[in-house]
Amino acid sequence: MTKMLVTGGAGFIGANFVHYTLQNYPQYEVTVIDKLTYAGNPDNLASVLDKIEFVTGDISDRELIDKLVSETDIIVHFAAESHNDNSLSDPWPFVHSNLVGTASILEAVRKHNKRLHHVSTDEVYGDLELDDPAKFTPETPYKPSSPYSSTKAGSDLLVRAWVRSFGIHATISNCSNNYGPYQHIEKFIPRQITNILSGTKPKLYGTGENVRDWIHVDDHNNAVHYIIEKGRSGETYLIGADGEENNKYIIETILELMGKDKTDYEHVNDRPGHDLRYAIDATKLREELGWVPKYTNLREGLQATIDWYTANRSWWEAEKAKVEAAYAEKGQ
Ligand code: NAD
Ligand code: TDX
Repeated sequence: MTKMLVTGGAGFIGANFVHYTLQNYPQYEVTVIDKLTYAGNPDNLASVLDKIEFVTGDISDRELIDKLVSETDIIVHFAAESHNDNSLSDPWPFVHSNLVGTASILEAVRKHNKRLHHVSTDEVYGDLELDDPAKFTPETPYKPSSPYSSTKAGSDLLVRAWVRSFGIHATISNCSNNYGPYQHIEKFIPRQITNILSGTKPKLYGTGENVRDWIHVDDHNNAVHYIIEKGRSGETYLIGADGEENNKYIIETILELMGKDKTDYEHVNDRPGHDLRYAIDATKLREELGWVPKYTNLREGLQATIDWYTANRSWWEAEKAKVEAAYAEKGQ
């Protein structure tokens, strides 16, 4: 058995990763460390708690991380503050978890000579014009826009520096926007689905022309496994499934799939510094590692996600009023 430490495993992508790993990669013995911030929910792992070890803790706790890293073979690092809007209200948790937390993991990885995979975002590259024929590649210069994306960019640079200066064995992935089960209802797609399920209107920032490159969370996690198994040390791989759509289209499609009038949504205040478009060129991942996405029909993926939030009201309902009150204060 190979021992795997998953940071942030009680969050959206990390929890899906733990489930996906237990189902498809039985050679791993999984330990999760998660601080259980507002975004971490132990219920996300309730069905597998007897199959994993769960540690509640902060990745910036160097003593704890040193111990956990010394006991594992590979670290898959998801833990981060992840929401752009929150980073505009209070950047400090982002500096703490994304920068200090990642440095703490890197030092333990260096000391104990372990394998690291660092999970990052396409937002480190800034944004593209709507008509730009180029997409993000591993060679695109970093130009992050928000406190969230700049702390993620900083964490990537820390990993690169530890590879170059200390020769640690690490890979990095930068993925586009994920959707699927267990995503916090502060995020775009689950917010709109749960608005409709609660009898309120979906909320579109600005004009809705902003484009995101959507990927199902299982495709992201499958790609992470390809990189763990076949990726070259020190390399960066971009993960994306050619799922570009603008926000207006996504809201209209969710309304249509839920049997509502496609125009029944509200325009709200735009996000300050709102990135216009993200788009991933995943050629390196596809050609070098042979990865292909399984979820290529966004409407079907959205329908499955709508079905999950409809069937799991108890998972999100208690949080809904609080999340919406915070948005309402900002006119969003
Ligand atoms: P999330 O906010 O749903 O989950 C983050 C998890 O990390 C939570 O369980 C939280 O409790 C935990 N955490 C936060 N700070 C911690 C700390 N200091 N110590 C220990 N645990 C801590 O985020 P997500 O959407 O699942 O994103 C996971 C990772 O994937 C992040 O690194 C994010 O940057 C990256 N990513 C996300 C997307 C996306 O579309 N959501 C796309 C590309 C990359
Ligand atoms: O209510 C909303 N209305 C709206 O129009 C919300 C919450 C968002 N939006 C817009 C803003 C973005 O253009 O929808 C788009 C997606 O918004 P988010 O879900 O907040 O995602 P984004 O800011 O694109 O970042 C996401 O993808 C990259 C994740 O949150 C990051 O963790 C990841 O790195």
